[in-house]
Amino acid sequence: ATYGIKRYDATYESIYTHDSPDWFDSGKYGIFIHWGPYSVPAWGNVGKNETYAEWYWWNLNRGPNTSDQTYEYHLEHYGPNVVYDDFIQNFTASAFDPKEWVDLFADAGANYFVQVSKHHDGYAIFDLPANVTKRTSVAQPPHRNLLQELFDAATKHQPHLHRATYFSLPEWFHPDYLPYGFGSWPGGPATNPYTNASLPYTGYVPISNYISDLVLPSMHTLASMGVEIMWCDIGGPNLTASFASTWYNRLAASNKQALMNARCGLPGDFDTPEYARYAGVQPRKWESNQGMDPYSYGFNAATPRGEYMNASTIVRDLVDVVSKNGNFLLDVGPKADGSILEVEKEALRGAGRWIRGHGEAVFNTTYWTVTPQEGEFVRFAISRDAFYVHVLERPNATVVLESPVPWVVGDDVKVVGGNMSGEVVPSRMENGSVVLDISSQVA
Ligand code: FUL
Repeated sequence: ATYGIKRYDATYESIYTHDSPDWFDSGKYGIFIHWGPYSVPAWGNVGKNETYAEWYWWNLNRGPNTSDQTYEYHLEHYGPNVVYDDFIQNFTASAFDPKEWVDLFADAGANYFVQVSKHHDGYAIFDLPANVTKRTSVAQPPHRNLLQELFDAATKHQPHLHRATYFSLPEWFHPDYLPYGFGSWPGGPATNPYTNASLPYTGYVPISNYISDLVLPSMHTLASMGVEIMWCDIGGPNLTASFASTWYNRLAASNKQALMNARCGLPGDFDTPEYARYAGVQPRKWESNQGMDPYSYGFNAATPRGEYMNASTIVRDLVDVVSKNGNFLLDVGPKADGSILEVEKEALRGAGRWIRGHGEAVFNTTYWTVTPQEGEFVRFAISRDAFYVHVLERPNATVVLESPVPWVVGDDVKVVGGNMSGEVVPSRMENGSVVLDISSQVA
């Protein structure tokens, strides 16, 4: 008999029964990184019209339209002869310090990171065989295996900081993606949107089947680099059941486990809503992902720094999401040179001080089935031996819990974290509500 980790077949049904490793649900908090040639123009409109800056190339090719100004912006800043692939030359990574990145993620209190390994523009930041693609950061500037450098730097934080990659199955303008089409775009070679001239495409090599000759080998390459979450995007035609069974079984042989999101063309292990807030618990495991920018994952240089998330908004969102069975995947958009904005670093470190200091009430917890009746003011979490009350706004001398909470006369209530950690909070039942007397903590 085989004991230990389950084995899988290359079928939808088998992969559907996959068990996620515990670290994902207990780890709660990850850092997402969108960094590629789109970090060079770093633009996606401003204010309420903001679009994802990593969509620059797509938006540029839409031409003039009423909802998006990328076409006009590009013309004004670069002129009609600069095309998207020219940005590859300026994707320098000259200030990329992978050790600083992983130390920042650890300081932030994160337990994993998800690095974009290839976005819809098809530019991969890892090495792939020349017969798969030459549209990589190894074959093209800056001629470095950036993903490998980051993964190597992260080994110092193992096993706490799990390594994962985002991977877009489609590539907007890959000539061999044409049969599948990307959304409403016809796919295939795009032209210069100003001159209609066909473009000299950078790094695409002819392949006979996009899925078996490009997607599958890319996913296997990422797996061989030690990826622990295959965080796909878009789904569509895929060989994911074949990939996942091979990958999971190979890991199981050495007693390891990995997981996949719901965008690899199969239901996967967890859902991935973008910039999502829910009113209550989502029964299926989910992970809310969003940028620290109000509406972009890739760096948008036009966003005023004051619009970025700060330490408090990060903590609030994390606690809210965790209380509803979610994980929080918070995105940073580094500049083309690989530096991370001060405003992002500061917010991550500030939130990290709180998160690490109050980890007991966040990590290894699960949700309380009752939606708090106190509104935005209170969130709950439970662990094997405690019930946690997160008070998200500065309260008066008492906190009145109208929600049904598992408190009985004689139960101890204590402060978690901070310099009053362990202090007893007097508690009583009054008119059917639990009342916490926090006057000595707010004094
Ligand atoms: C989406 C992509 O189109 C966005 O650019 C971003 O990567 C987000 C996380 O997933 O589907």
